[in-house]
Amino acid sequence: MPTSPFYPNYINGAWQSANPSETFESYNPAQPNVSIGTFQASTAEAINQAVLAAKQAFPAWKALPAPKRGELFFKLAAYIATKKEAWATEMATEMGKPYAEALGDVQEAIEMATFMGGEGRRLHGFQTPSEFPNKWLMAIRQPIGVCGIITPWNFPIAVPSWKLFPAIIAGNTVVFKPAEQSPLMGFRMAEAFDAVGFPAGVINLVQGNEVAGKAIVNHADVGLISFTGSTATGTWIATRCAEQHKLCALELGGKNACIVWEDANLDLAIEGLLWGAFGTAGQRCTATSRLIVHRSVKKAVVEGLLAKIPSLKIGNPSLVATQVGPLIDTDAVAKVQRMVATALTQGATLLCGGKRFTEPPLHEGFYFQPTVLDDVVPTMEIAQEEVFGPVLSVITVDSLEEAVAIANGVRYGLSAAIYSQDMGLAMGVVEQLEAGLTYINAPTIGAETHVPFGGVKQSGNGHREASNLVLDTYTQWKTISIETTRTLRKAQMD
Ligand code: UN1
Repeated sequence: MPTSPFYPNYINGAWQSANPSETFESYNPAQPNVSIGTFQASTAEAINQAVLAAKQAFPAWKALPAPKRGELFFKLAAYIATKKEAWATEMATEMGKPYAEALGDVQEAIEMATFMGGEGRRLHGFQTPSEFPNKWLMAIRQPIGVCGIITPWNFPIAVPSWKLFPAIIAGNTVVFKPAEQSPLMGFRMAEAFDAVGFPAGVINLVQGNEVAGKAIVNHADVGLISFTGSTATGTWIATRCAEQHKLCALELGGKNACIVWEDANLDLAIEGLLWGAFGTAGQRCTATSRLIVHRSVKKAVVEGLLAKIPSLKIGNPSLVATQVGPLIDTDAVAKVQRMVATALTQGATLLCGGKRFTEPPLHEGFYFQPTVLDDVVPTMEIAQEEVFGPVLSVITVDSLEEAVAIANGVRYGLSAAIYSQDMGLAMGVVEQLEAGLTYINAPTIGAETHVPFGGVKQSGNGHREASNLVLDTYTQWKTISIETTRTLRKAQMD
């Protein structure tokens, strides 16, 4: 019998009563015997109810003028600001992100709510001259209808805010399924919408695993799926959406490289590598997982990293000073362990880490040692596939051409960085990098909400989140032609 509190689904503005035969629990990855809460494992029936509520709420929500919708977002931003510390505390215990980082995760949602509130007054279309006098041509944005929003656990407030807020400001209604590893954060998000008075049915929260996710993707009344997660799941979603002629926006994996050039400020590069590779215990799609370093500075960079890693504060994510928390679950530990083992059999050299912590006090949680692998070559699995853990692979190069070719020689293209004091050289490299996000003299993580976020190649399907361009995902253009002359005039012919 679950002993932790039950947090219900939220459908059509009402908190649903529990169906006790279909529940699951969320656990603290730092203390896996501690349950955070009990949640509904939503079935296809619950998804049907949520989609119906969203469908019925859509016409009135679409009809509410966007500046009025925006006013609710300013209230939402203010509400979330009052919850910042409380949510960060819960986030640290539910998914293991250190408290200081968790504050940043919530801050991202506050910024996104303010930003999208403003977009309520700027859902611009455009007007353009016609071929004919006294004919008017314009194009306006229209919402899609019901959007299915499926989000990951690693940014359990920020990433939902990147999807829910633009979808809803644009006039869509949503069915929101947070990851089953961070359902409490999803519950808090729905609670915020409820508290500030969004109308019933505009946002519907359904908890659960892939049963719920698949039911959303397969539902005929859902017009768009927005998903952040693994490339494998993204492939399945894209295929199903194609079969149903459903729109889909995907943010998927990364194999992000940081190039450290011979003229780099090495102290700055080392600091950036530590944060990029080991922040969030490497569990970011933007995490730095490859260090591509010029041979002349390799020894200095690697020695600098190895000197600093022992002083990283690894431990209880709820403590303000903690810098690295646990991985999310046993599967994550097993995957990282297996990928490190494979790298070693393929010829990589272990410089530090490589194992789960087995000594008290970290032995209980899913803590993995910050790991640096040397002698990595681009053909190894560790140089090609996403680890989603605190593992940095070192690849040594002699020329810029080689560095760029290796950086680009993976199926992913999310984030990339270069450290060099020569801005011309750095810009030349950035121009060639196959990545949606690029950084000069900064790590591969840390995107801001008002610039486009997303990747090329298999890191996504071409959509961008954040910035005002995110509205392209959640709206469709409608062209309006107005003939004012009471005559038939034929375009391309008269
Ligand atoms: C993710 O890793 O899933 O740029 C998103 C960053 C964060 C978002 C990462 N603002 O690292």
